[in-house]
Amino acid sequence: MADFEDLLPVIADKLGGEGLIKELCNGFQLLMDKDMGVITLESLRRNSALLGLQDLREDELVCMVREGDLDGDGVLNQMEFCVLMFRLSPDLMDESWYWLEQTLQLQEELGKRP
Ligand SMILES: [Ca+2]
Repeated sequence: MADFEDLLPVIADKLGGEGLIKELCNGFQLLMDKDMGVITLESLRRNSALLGLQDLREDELVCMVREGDLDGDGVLNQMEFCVLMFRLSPDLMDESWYWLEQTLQLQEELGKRP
């Protein structure tokens, strides 16, 4: 799984941390099988290029689904996908929490204004 670890910071750099969590959800939408509403190995293979992941090998895709599948049904739902993305990049998780906090604080401050 080591190959994935550098991936999210790259995406985060492109997006800015602020949009990252939203983008994770968007990423799920892009990668999922539209009919099933979950990410399957097939949908991952078909759609990974949309996220710039076209360089991932077949065994890496298989590994990704296997690692992320928490309930053992062989596919990734949205929660499993987000958990997987965060697990793959602990550093990013810290950063995302930072951004999340910043965003929440900002909203709070804006809310206080008359
Ligand atoms: Ca699952």
